[in-house]
Amino acid sequence: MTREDICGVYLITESVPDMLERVRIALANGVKVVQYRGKNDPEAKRLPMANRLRCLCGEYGAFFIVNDDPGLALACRADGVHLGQGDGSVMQARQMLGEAALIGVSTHSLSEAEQAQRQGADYIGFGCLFATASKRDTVSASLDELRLVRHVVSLPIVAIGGIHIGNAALAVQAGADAVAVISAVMQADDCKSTVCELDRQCRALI
Ligand code: 3NM
Repeated sequence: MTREDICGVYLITESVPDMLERVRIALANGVKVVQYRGKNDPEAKRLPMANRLRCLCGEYGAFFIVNDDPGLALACRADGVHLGQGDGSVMQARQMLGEAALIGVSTHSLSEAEQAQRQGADYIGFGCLFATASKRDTVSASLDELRLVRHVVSLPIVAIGGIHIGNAALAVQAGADAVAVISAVMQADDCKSTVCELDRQCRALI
């Protein structure tokens, strides 16, 4: 896998009871990147869960990324870490995790995207594109802004925020290389067909 493999469906976890099973189904149906976002997990459960997810991703040759926490990423030997705007610098994370680590940064505007690129991020998250119930205090971003970012930033762009099978194509048409989803997959009635349809839409357009 190379950095260019950050494309298609980028799955972010949520603490649902059958989360591991959903991740396995997603991996078996084309997901190439999984991010562990264990916001509500008790501290003692975070490393064991990260280890299980890392092994699962390894079975399918997918990238495993930890949200927000370079220390946890190091402890579970993740492929990388995803940083929010307030989660410390790309440089610090790189020093901790090494040159080969994949470091992603959440961005919500052209200037944040340009800054993340200057700071040496490997990819950017860009959103919040659509309404979401998965995160509070989001900063909205439009598809037009995404188009602008696509013209200026050469890094892989992972669109995020309220993406589902009804709007994923809009994000890809606007320049995203990948679509990040939580609820679309973590709460899907039919996890497999949702992943397949998202993957199909991404591949048809990228
Ligand atoms: N970050 P769903 S929006 C984790 O805008 C996250 O940076 C966002 O969840 C940002 O796919 C978001 O269920 C939630 O909408 C995405």
